[in-house]
Order: sequence, then structure tokens, then C-alpha cells
Amino acid sequence: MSRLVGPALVLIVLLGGCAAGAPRATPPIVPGSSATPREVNIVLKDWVFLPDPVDVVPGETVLIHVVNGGLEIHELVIGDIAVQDAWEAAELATINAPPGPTPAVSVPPAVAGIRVVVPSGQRVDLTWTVPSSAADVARLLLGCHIPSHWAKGMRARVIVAGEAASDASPIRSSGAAPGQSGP
Ligand SMILES: [Cu+2]
Repeated sequence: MSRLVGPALVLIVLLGGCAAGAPRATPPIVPGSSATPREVNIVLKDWVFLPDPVDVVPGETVLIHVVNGGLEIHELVIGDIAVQDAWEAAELATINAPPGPTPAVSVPPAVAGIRVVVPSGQRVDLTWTVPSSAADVARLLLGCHIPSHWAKGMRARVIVAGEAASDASPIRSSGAAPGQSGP
């Protein structure tokens, strides 16, 4: 009998270890207001946004600390797919510009969304009031359109806090539009 005790104990320890390794729930979010925005960190890396997705509460105001932890210059564009496509086309047109700072680019106000450009190793703070409609929030994406970055996968989702990210997100359905790179 005693020969079985050792293996039995090992099994119990292993099972206990599995249970202790279960993921912890994300703490509840206290929505920010214009007077006391909720602080959110978004890290831009070569070629991802962290976290992905970003949880927000419809109608809240957030103070986003946009940190570029990558070696490249990056930007954060917040908007739906029309906004992302507009910046992608505008910035792709600068791809043959001489070396140096990214030339000034612009898009029509209706598709401008929110945009900040952050050099490597720097941080830019941005106050943003989230749309009050959950359906509008669900359409939002984060994107970086420094030429080639969007194509490298530099995009992330925005979701309503507490809701699972949907596989129906438009994030994977759009890429750089061939033929729109200008003359
Ligand atoms: Cu980038």
C-alpha cells in the first residue's frame, strides 16, 4: 500500500496547481467623467497596440496616456473603419517623401476621428469622450497608419467593458486598398 502514497500525493499537488493557475477576473471599471477622467494606458509597439481590445464604458471620459514603447514613430487613430481607411490612404500617399519627419497629412473632418502621433520613447496624453451609443463604440478601432504599419497588423479593437470581443469585428476585413496610393 505505501508504495501508492507517493504517486497519489504528486497527483493531488498537480491538480491543486492547475486550480490555482486559473485566470483572475478583470476588476470592474469605474467610468470616468469630464471632471475626473478615467486613466487608460495604451502602449504602441512595433506593430501592436497594448492592450487589445481596449475596454471603455459608453459616454465616459478617459484620459489616455499614449506611450510609444517601440523603436519606430507610431500614431493612435481612434475611429471606425471609414476613419481608418481615410488615414491609411492619406498617409500612404506620403510613402515616397524624403527621409525625416512624417509630412503633414490631413483628411476630411467627417472621417478625421481622433489622432495623435507619438515619437519613439515618448508619451502623449489625450482626453477622449467615448461615444454614448454602445453600437457606435462597437464600430471603433485603433489604428496606426504610418506607412506599412496598418498592413503589419497595427490595429486593435475597442469594446464595451464587460462584453466579449466579437469575432464579427470589422478589424480583419480591411487592409490597405491597392490602387489608392496616389500617382
Ligand atoms: Cu505604427
